[in-house]
Amino acid sequence: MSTTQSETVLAGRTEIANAVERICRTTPLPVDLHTHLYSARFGDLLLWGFDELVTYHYLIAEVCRTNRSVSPDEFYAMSKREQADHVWQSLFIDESPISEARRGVLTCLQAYGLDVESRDVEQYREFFASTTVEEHIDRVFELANCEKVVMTNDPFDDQECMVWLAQGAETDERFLASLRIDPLLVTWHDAQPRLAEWGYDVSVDLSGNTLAEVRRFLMDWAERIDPVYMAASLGFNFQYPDPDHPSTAVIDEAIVPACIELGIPFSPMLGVKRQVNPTLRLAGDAVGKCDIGTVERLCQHHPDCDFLVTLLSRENQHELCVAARKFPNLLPFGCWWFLNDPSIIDEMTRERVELLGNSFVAQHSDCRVLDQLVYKWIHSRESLRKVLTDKYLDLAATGWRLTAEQIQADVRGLLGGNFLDWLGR
Ligand code: RAT
Ligand code: ZN
Repeated sequence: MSTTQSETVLAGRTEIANAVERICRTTPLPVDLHTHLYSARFGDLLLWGFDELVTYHYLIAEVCRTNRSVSPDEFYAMSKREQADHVWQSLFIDESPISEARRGVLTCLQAYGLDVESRDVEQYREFFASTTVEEHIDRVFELANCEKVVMTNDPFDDQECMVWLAQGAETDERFLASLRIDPLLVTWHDAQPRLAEWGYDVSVDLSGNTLAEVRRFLMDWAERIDPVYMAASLGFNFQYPDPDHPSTAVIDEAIVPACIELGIPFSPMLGVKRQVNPTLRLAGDAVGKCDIGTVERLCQHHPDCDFLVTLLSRENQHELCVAARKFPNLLPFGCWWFLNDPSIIDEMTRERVELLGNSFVAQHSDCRVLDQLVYKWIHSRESLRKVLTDKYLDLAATGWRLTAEQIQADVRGLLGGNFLDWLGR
């Protein structure tokens, strides 16, 4: 039923459900808030292709428990291609690829029009070998219906630094930068000598000019890369404030003032339990429940700074929603890492809609491999569809008039538009 030319009123359960489905599937993703992707100019820092897809660290954790005949050390000693063959055989052929990370690989192959039924790995490899990285970036962004992604840019990574120093700001508009600064907060003892080596007047005990100099370091990098936020992944036991730890002064006197001056949020990502099994390397981190008081106190002590927060533990999600109700400078985002599974996305998204309405960002992909942008968003859009269908049907049952245009605006916000609006971009 159409009322005006610009408004499509939806009536009846089927019409509403169909409209929500179409809107969730077709609304362009304004921005994927957190990825580990890079633009083409970063060369081999951008991972893509079949072998990278099946050796994703989520799958390495699965293969090491499914096929115990190969130890983690033996696995890591293999070439990338051997690792991929081993994962494919163990996780896709020897048993059904029913886990979320495995299903994701198949969703990608299917989206590329490859024959999933054939299980023909060489055909899959040929597909990637016959394309260029530039073509493939275009293809992936189109299939994911994605406009922009935020990279994770680490000034402490020498390979990445060389690109920024030699080539300056990013020129591919699809790739936004974020300034990732874990070492300043987690391993200050290691970060301090590096800052000193780069010409900043910093001492390990934070005396003298140190905090002003850390701030200068942040401002220099912000000028270089134009980040949309600063971020750090912090342990489940991270505390703020913690007078005995350098991180509190670094946040209060360097990170927060720099973010305020730049007009960008700070994004603490809390809940990692690092290296519970070091033999698994990148796949060896786990999860712990963090103290929500840390998030509350950050927001309370710094009302002029915006905080973009994702927490890794399922047990923290409800209290994060409650905290966001208290602090307008807190924007929850995404279902991070071990939470990026349909059953948990469903639960978290319902909880967030019920407590926060539309004022959060439902998902980010955390892609490490370009191709994952395709599957993670196909799967997440479907999860969002299920939740929103129920929510809009409940709304319609009150007699509220629903329009396709309003639902589309809501979905755009939940897919990342809320962050851009928050930033004023
Ligand atoms: O999700 C992941 O791939 C993790 O390994 C981490 O990258 C995490 O998301 C992070 O950004 O630290
Ligand atoms: Zn990440």
